[in-house]
Amino acid sequence: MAETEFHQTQLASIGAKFQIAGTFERADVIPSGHINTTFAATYGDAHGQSRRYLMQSINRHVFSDPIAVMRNIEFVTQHLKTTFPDQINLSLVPSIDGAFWASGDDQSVWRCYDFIENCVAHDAVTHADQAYQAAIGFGNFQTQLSSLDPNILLETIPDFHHTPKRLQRLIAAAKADHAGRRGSVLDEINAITSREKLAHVLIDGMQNGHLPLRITHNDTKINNVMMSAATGHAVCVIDLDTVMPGLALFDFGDLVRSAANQAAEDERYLSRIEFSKPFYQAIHAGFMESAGSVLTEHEVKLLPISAMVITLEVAMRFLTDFLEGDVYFKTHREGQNLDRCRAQLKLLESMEQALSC
Ligand code: GN1
Ligand code: MG
Repeated sequence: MAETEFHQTQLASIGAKFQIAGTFERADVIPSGHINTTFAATYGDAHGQSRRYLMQSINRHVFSDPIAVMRNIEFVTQHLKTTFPDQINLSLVPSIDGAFWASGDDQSVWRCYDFIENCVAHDAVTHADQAYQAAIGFGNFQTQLSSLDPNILLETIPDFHHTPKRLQRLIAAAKADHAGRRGSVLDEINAITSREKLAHVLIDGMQNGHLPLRITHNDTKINNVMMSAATGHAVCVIDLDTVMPGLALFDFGDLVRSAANQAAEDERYLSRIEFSKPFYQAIHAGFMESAGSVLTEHEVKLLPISAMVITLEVAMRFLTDFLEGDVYFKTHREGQNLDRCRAQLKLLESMEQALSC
């Protein structure tokens, strides 16, 4: 069976497990994201009207307990829906059993959302205003969850932003050298290990109680916020897989990594990668405007360095995966994880020059 035909059959059968009115018409792959497999499924009703749903198969290799992931998402989406009913919120479609997920024949775990129409997600930023809007979106998300006890949520990937442990994992992967690639990345390993001190800044602040634990998104890439196609304004934060207890600085840092630079995350021409101070200032302004009222003085002080820590951490993760044989992040070409790592390191250097004072 051709792949597209297989997808139509598979998605029609998954869709039947959710409380969706109408008849399945077709499913289209949405190729973004490095972890899950995502489709837009279109259903038609008797009046000739179509409605779309977002269906995702949760990556079981990355999320060992997908039901815990869904419990976190259910909690957060319900809170946003009931507390902020006038905004557009991510909304889960219940399964026919009344849960918020359904399993496929192959033990896959699926969820279904109402599709957020008339919006776009940018993979890279072209104007400072997009960076500003993304910061408004993630900052509002942070503020709207700030009254909740973070311990309500489960830690679905332990030590997700524990940068020193990520560094130890990289060193172990280099030592084991399963894919036989260590010899080709000595410069990158050295660039990362020489920044060990930087890796400790956020986690030390969390462990010594100087930085408060909050409910955070933890994956605040620019393409995880939907913007209105008409106005460009931030509409809704998506991809809540990693919503967990964390630091506001994880979210600010990862947004700067992905939005204060116009190049792609895997850009091979390193001369095209440059940290943009104006985009950074737009992100800072947007985050302060939307989350400044809940941030502590110490958090605000560490905003610039958080961008460097998270960029270093993501460089480590891409390099670890390259050394382990590309088993975690989806790749579409040979060496893509190494290209991603090199791009992060170039961005980090450029950040260090612009932000260190
Ligand atoms: C992954 O799913 P996606 O593509 O939004 C990853 C993030 C990384 C990001 C790097 C669960 O996010 O942590 O920062 O790739 N998600 C997970 O692009 O590991
Ligand atoms: Mg994700």
